[in-house]
Formats: sequence, structure tokens, C-alpha cells
Amino acid sequence: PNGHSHALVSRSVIGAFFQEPPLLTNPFTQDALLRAYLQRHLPVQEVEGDLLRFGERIVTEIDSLGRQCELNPPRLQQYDAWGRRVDRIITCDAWTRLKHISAQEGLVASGYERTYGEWSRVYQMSKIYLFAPSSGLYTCPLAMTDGAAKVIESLGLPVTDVFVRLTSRDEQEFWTSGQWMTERRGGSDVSTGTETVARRQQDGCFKLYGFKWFTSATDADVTLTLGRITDVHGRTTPGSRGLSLFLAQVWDSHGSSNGVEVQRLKDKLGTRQLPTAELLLDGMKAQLVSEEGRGVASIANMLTITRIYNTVCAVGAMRRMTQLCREYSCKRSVFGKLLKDHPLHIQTLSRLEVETRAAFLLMMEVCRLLGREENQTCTEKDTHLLRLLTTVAKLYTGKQALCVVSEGLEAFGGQGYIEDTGHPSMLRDAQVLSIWEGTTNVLSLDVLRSIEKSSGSVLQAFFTDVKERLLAAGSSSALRPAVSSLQTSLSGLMRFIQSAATQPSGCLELAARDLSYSLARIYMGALLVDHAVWENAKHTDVYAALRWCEQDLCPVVSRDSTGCYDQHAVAMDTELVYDASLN
Ligand code: UCC
Ligand code: FAD
Repeated sequence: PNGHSHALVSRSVIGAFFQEPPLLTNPFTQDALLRAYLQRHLPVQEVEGDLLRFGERIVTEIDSLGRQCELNPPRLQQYDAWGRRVDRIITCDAWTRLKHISAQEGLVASGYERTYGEWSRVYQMSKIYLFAPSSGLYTCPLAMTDGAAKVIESLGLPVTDVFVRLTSRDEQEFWTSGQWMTERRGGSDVSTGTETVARRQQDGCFKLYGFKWFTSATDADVTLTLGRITDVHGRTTPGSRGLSLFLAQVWDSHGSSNGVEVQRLKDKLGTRQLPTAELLLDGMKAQLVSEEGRGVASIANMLTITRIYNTVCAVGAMRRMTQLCREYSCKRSVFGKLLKDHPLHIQTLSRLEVETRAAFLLMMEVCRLLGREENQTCTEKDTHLLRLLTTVAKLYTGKQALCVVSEGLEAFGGQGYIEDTGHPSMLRDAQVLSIWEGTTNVLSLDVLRSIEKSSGSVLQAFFTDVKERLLAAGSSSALRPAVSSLQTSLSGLMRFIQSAATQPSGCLELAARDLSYSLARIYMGALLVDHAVWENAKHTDVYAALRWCEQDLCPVVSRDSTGCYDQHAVAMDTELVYDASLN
């Protein structure tokens, strides 16, 4: 009898207001900087058309597949019903579909077809950048696949069949690769940490025995991995000189493993879409693909590619977050007006936009340099810059992505924290970007390695390039404050490096992270200025450059003045950190 009043009550409890959610629309059309960059450097209609179409496919098909991968994470079936060990990694259909789409779209292939000559990597990475935030982390196997193809190509390995599969556009033929470097003793310190041994077989192949502690996308068809070759007495050479690089097929066509036991799948904070496993190698048949003892140097080609992908995915995440925040600000009304009409909110979004733009331009510059290297159009300066900036970009954008994504979540208020909006997974996934493929500190030390190994030529290339870009902007009065602060920072950096060269080597090591940040901020500033002086640039490009250059561009100089790189600071840092435990 009181059904009517129930309806009223339930309506009054639920309320009539429902917030419109942020909508994903074509990420290519929404990306003014990407379009401007391509218009400036690669104004090819075919490229624009392909990205426009691909952007639409991301909205209508790919984004929901990526989400399904998050909701249906991989499982490990270790035994069959009859007790046989099977070690089957079961992934969802959406994961397989993303593999097929990756092949169809030539996400790896286009890097090797080189249709656009030295701009081929820019084209390929533009697609990866659009794809990444919707891809359910399928970019991870793609990164390693591209890295493996790069190793095969650069070392001229006689494994054409594998190369063809890794770079195939045919979804049935397409293979992915793993990258197994980390063992329990060390993921950074690979040369001490690798205990896997490789025993030579009579047919010239090797069998590998060891334990790989982190292996992502373990459903990969092949893998590159490191091991120590035993001599006739079963002994191995310690350190980096004892490591060699191997290529192995992981599963055969029936899904049986090649001497690999999957110990367990990792239970991770994020990257849940991705099967990451601990593997026992118990006689995995493998082919030696480097000179004996040149394993680390040989896998470095793979690291270059995977670190560039890391950067591309970091910037992709930042751009997706800013796009969604912008969209939401036009729908969410608070205190009587839309978020977009609250200047403080827009100032917050504008800061995220500046970070994203700076990161984007650095990412594109690294991709451009990679494309030049692969098309033999690289100058010596380009080669040095590629070596340095690959590392600098990975370490800096990994950290930026986490900050931008975190701040972006706040822009949705409480909804940013709610699982089924899909936003929290962006934060979880951003956290890994500064850990895998080399942590921030380890990569900062790699920056030092690249400088030392080139006897400073890498730094020389950096200074020359920044100066050239600033010189070209010299006549712009609007940009003068940015140019001037970049020049001051550059001189300070030069003085710091000259003085550090006379200090004990520990000083430079202590300064490595701040030095890397300084290189990143100065270079990003120079790129923003360079973009802003382009004849078709907008006044917002000038504004972005000015805003970027207002921050401390050279923390290594400001921190040095506090004495934080001298030996006394080491002792004090130690006391501070272990304050409680030293009592
Ligand atoms: O984390 C991983 C996969 C995650 C999933 C994939 C995600 C892809 C992104 C997708 C985003 C969604 S795989 C594990 C990654 N692991 C690392 O990155 C290791 C971090 N540790 C380092 O980078 C260390 O610095 C080591 C391992 C490279 C240090 O090894 P060594 O043997 O102690 O170092 P050495 O002796 O300094 O270097 C040995 C040789 C040298 O060459 P030669 O012998 O000719 O003098 C170095 O110059 O290797 C060369 N080398 C390099 N060359 C070392 N690093 C590099 C480099 N970065 N570029 C060029
Ligand atoms: P450690 O080396 O023990 O580092 C601990 C801390 O010490 C870090 O903060 C580091 O910055 C710092 N540190 C280390 N050395 C120095 C130094 N010299 N100076 C100053 N600070 C230092 N690995 C693979 O090989 N293949 C994979 O597919 C793979 N997938 C992964 C997937 C996920 C989700 C994760 C989280 C990791 C994966 N890894 C993979 C492993 C990853 O590459 C390593 O975890 C990473 O390189 C760090 O190594 P570690 O864990 O041994 O840390």
C-alpha cells in the first residue's frame, strides 16, 4: 500500500544529482603540442591521418581493453588436474587482443620499417605515447620486444627468423620478448648479482641454471638474459667481465616451457595487468648472442630502448591525466561555478601542463636522436646527446609522472581515489616508472658513467647544444627572462663541474642526482624556448617556457652552496638517518 511513499523516500535518499564523469575523447586531437610538434617537424598528411584514426581507435576499442586487463589480472596455473607441473600463465582475452592490435598497428614494426627515415622513431613513439595510458601496460612487452629487436639488429645477429617475428605486423606471427636481468642479489648491481650459470652443450648451445627474481610479461615468446659461462672445471668469472648475453625461446608452440619453472607471480602495488614472475631456470636451452664477457655492454642497446619507452609512457600518463582534468573542470561545479572558473584550480592545472610540455619535448628530442642514429644521419654531437639524454629523460620523467598523476587525482576530489573510476591504477602504475629499468640513483650514476666514458664529450655536446638553442632565441624579448635564467644556470653548472673535477670523486657521486636534475631542467627549458621561437608558436608556448624557467633550474649549484656534497655532510647524513638506531 505504501509503495508510492517508498519511491519518494528512496528518491530523496539517493538524490537527483549525478556528476557527469570526465570523458576520454580522441587523445590526438586533444593534444595541441603533439600536433604542433609534428606540424613543425614531420608535416606528413599520412602521419596525421594515421594518428587521428589511431586516436579514435584508442577511445572506441583500446581503452576498454586496457581496463579489462586491470580488472582481470593474470593467473598462474602451476599444476594440471592430474598433478603434472604445467606452469601456465593465464592472461585475459583483452591482453591477447592488445597483442594483436600492437602487431596490426605496427607499434614495434614501424620503428624498423623506417618509412619516414630519421623521423620514423618520432612517428612510432607518437603512437606509443597515445597508446600507453590505455594499453593496460601492454607497452611493457612492446618495450622489451623493441629492445630485443634493437639488440639483434645492432649486433648483426644471425637470427633473422626471430627478428622478423619481433617486428611483424601479422598478429599470428608477432612475438614478444622478455628482458631477464634481475636476480635476488641485485637488480641494480647486475654484475655482482647474477648467479645464473651457462653450461656449454655439445651442439654449441648452452643450458642456463639460475633464478630470475623479476621477469615481466613472462608470457613472452623469447627472452634476452644474462649468465656466466662455466669453464671445463665448472668455474665462472666474477663481476661484469664474467657476464654473457643469451637469447632463448621461453615457450614452444604447444605452450610447454623450455626448462623454466614459474615459481610464483608477484603480488604488486601496481602494474597488475602484467604477469611478473619469479623463474627458476633449470636447464633452459639458450643461444649465446654476445661475445663472452660482454653481456652488460651488449644488453645496453636494449636498455636504451626500454628506457626510452619508459619516458614515453611517463609522458603519456602525464598527458592523459591533464587531458582528463581539463575535461572534468568544464563539468564539475563547486561553490556556484565550474572548476574551470576557479583561478586557483586552473593555476594548479596550468602547472601540470607546464611539466607535461617540458617532459614531452625532451621525450621527442630523444626519439628524434634515436631515429637519426638508426638512419645514419647522426652527428657526433647527436650520438653523445642520445647517450646522455636517454638516461636523463628516463630518470626525470619517471619522477615527474608520479607527481603529475598524483596532483591530477586530487583534481577529481574524492572521485580521484575511487577504484572504479579507473584513476587510482594510473597512480599505482606511475610508481614503477622510477624503479624498473634503473632506479633514479642508479641512473644518476649512469649519467656520470656516460660523462666519464666519453672523457667529458657528452657534457660538451650538452653545453654546445643548449647554447645554440638559446642563441637562436636571442632576439625574442618576450623570452628574455627565460633565456637569461637558462644562461645563468648553464654558467653555474659549468663552474660546478669544473670545481667538482678537482674534488675527491665522492663529491661528484653525492651530487649525481642533483646534477642529473639540473641537466634535465636546463635542457627542458632550452627545448621549451626552442619551441616557442618557432614561427607558428603561440603565446602560450612562450608562457610555458617562462613558467618553466622560474624554478630552480640548477639544483646542483644551489645545493652545493650548502656544503651538502662534502665529506662532513656524509657523516651528518648518516647520523641523521640512523639517529634512533645509533643510540
Ligand atoms: O626492469 C626491467 C624491466 C621492466 C619492464 C620493462 C618496462 C619497459 C618500460 C615500459 C614502460 C611502461 S629490466 C631490468 C633493468 N635493469 C636495469 O636497468 C639495471 C640497472 N643497473 C644499471 O644500469 C647498472 O649501471 C649496470 C647493470 C649497467 C652496471 O653494470 P656494470 O657491469 O657494473 O657496469 P660497467 O662495468 O660500468 O659497464 C659495463 C659496460 C661498459 O662498456 P665497456 O665495457 O665497453 O666499457 C659500459 O659503458 O656496459 C656499458 N654500459 C652502457 N652502455 C653500461 N650502461 C650503459 C648504458 N646505459 N648505455 C650504454
Ligand atoms: P636495489 O638495487 O637493491 O636498490 C635499492 C635502493 O638502493 C634503490 O633505491 C636504489 O636506487 C639504491 N641504490 C642502488 N645502488 C645504488 C648506488 N650505487 N648508489 C646509490 N643508491 C643506490 N627486472 C628484470 O630484469 N626484468 C623484468 O622484467 C623486471 N620487471 C619488473 C617489474 C616490476 C613491477 C618491478 C617492480 C621490477 C621489475 N624488475 C625487472 C626489477 C627492477 O629492474 C629492479 O627491481 C630495479 O632495477 C632495482 O633493483 P633492486 O630491486 O635489486 O634494488
